Amino acid sequence: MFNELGAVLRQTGQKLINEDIGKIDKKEGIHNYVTSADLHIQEELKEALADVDKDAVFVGEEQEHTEVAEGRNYFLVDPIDGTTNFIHDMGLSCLAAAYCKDRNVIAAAVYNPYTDELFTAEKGKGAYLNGRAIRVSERPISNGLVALGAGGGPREESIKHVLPIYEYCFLNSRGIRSIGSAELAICYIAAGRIDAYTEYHLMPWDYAAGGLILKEAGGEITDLSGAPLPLDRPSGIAAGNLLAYADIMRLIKEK
Ligand code: LIP
Repeated sequence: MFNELGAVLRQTGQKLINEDIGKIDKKEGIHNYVTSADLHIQEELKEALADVDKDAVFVGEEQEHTEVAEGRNYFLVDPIDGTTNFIHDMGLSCLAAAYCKDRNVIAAAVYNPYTDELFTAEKGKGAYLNGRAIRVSERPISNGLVALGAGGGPREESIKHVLPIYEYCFLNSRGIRSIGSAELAICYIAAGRIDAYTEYHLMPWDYAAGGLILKEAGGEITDLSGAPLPLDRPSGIAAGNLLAYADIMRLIKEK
């Protein structure tokens, strides 16, 4: 399944490179945008994923949100994760799709068309970058790179969450990065590039696909209390290789 999912994302993602931003509209919240490209890519993905599983429900970020009936398989899709990066031509955006069964992610793909990097995973079968197995690092925060995000949801709450962690990591890690795409940040931990990541408020399509990829690469990802991430409502996230995840959870509890 993850090969088919990956093929759809790669094929559709190549179109994103030449896509005009088009119209930029504001969504609910502060600096939360949707472009004509998000809508177009979502339509393309909807059509292409129907060939992967014609019975699965399509749940996309940029559509009216559909309740998925118990027992139905579904695709949870972010057509462009990192829309603000896309608007600013950063080359740091991706397409993300999670295939869900019994309300669990069982296959996932995340594709950055600007670097032609395709991250994939299937439950119990490992995680891959362009077909090669990937694994998290073994660096604790003291020796690692930490991604921090504060872009989504209520900004005052987000900044309260992130500032004490920023201060600690600024003084006690190799450095801090803000990737601007939650799915890519999570996949970068899976590939052993960075070591931990937290953000106060994300939507399920921002982390569902990356979450499976990270777990299959030997990492951990949960909500801010250490509980499994929900697929039906917003959540904060904490993610890392096993050492850095323990560090970031300690920082979240102590702040
Ligand atoms: C974005 C995330 C980003 C986060 C924003 C937003 P979008 O997703 O991936 O990292 O900080 O809150 O949710 O809206 O570009 O798909």
